[in-house]
Amino acid sequence: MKDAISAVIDKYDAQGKYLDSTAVDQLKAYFATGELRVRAAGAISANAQGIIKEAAARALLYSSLTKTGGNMYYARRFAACIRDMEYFLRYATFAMVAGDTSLLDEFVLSGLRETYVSLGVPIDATVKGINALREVVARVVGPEASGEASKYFDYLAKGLS
Ligand code: CYC
Repeated sequence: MKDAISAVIDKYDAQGKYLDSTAVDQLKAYFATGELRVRAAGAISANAQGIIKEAAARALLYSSLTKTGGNMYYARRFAACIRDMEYFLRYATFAMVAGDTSLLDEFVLSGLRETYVSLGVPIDATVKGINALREVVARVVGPEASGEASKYFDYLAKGLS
């Protein structure tokens, strides 16, 4: 797992180079948004249950998914789906704090698409769920931080598609 700092250092170390202006700009951007990202992570954590509930209601409930034969039917699958939404929210928040997407590849996306396909979990509906999380989170963290937070939900959605 990398964060914005170790990503820059690893890259320059591998090339045996000192930090140049590109590296310095990347580090500056990380520190400049630091407080914003940490505050946003606090707001997400404090509202996590409400965020999951609202995103699920917007994107997943009252659809064919929750009816007989749907992939969220019945309690076991419903619970697995809500748990997956929690994973997406929690890991997107971690990645936002780290300022780097590598932990999403490592802990969430690796093998996930294959697992979903083999279990018949619909990818398009999952992407809708992730997009709904992004929208609800944007409101919870406010307009200033929403761009920072959105990146990581977009990365998850793209990685699954
Ligand atoms: C299942 N979701 C799973 C499984 C994994 C994950 C590994 C198979 C094993 C299990 O049932 O627990 C996901 N596990 C993860 C992730 C991590 C992990 C992301 C990283 C931390 O360790 N079904 C829908 C909705 C969607 C959904 C669209 C919710 C958004 O219709 C999810 N995931 C879903 C369901 C299952 C599942 C229903 C159970 C499928 C089954 O067993 O038939």
